[in-house]
Amino acid sequence: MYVVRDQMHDQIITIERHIVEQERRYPQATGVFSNLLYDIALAAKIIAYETTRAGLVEILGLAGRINVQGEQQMKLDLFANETMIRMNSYTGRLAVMASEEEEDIIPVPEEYGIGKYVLVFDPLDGSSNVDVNVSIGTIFGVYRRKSKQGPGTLEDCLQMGRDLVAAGYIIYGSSTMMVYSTGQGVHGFTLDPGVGEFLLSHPDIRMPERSKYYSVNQGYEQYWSEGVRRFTWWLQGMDREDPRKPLSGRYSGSLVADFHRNLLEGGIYYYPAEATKPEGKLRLVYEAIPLAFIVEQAGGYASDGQRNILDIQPKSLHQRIPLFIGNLELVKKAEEFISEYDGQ
Ligand code: AHM
Ligand code: MG
Repeated sequence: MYVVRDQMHDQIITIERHIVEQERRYPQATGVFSNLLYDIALAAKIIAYETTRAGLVEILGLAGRINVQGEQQMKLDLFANETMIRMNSYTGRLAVMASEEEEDIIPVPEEYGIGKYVLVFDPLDGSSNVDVNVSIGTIFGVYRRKSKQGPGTLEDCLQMGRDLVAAGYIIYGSSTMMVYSTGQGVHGFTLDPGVGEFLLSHPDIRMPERSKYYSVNQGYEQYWSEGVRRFTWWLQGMDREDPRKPLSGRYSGSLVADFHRNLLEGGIYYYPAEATKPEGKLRLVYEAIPLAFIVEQAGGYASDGQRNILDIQPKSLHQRIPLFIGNLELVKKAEEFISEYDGQ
């Protein structure tokens, strides 16, 4: 495992230490926000522990109920959802939460105190991959509450990406990693399962300028617009006016895994609007906005094909949106094709 050491003192940097050091830059900080990030990291460790045992316990299989998106929900989704809620409900740090797996906002019990932050999350993204041992993830975003007092409200959860104070994801893959940003760059930590700590392994992640991959579900090409189809040909080097070296295709069916690969290696992930899904598939609040924040911090860009995702005001909790995310040049190119061929 590659662990970054502080050369002067030869120290290993844990996520706790990193969060505290980031907080020191704000003399007025009270520590509440740092503790909220620890709470999320702890929830991530618990989910990681269960996901890596998924083949061993009877947790596999369908839980037999349908989630609010109308999709079958797997047991591990429920476990991840409940873990995120339980680890964050009683801390007094949050005013309200919202989860991709819950129809309504999740209030925090008032007797434990109402805090000033808001947490939105997709507890287990890519869960169709659980049974086949492909990487899955958790995505989260943190806002300051907008409402002045009392329990947090729906409006607190429907904020624009520009208002995020932190966002991140956890990927449960060949190792577990937590990647987060508080608006001061993007930092990645690898979980050492032996000591149970996230250790800084990828400081200050920047997207490479040269891209290697494109990630899209090409099986749905027949449902794409002309612009999206032509953009894909361009990525494949088949545009006669602008022939280029083709990118390699990589698509796992796990947004977090595909996003993470492209963040480190350079590339673009897209889930466009389709004839059968004109709104796209991904959720603005839980998936598109937090990852848009991360990608921008790493020098990339996220768009719905026309607009910066971070400038879109969510209207409802489970709103879907087309998503193009990754290398700045590639996402801008997607916007150009869409504007030229789809008349948007
Ligand atoms: P989920 O949150 O229900 O897991 O859905 C989101 C997932 C993404 O991780 C992934 O990129 C996409 O849906 C895959 O969808 P499809 O199978 O249509 O390609
Ligand atoms: Mg998801």
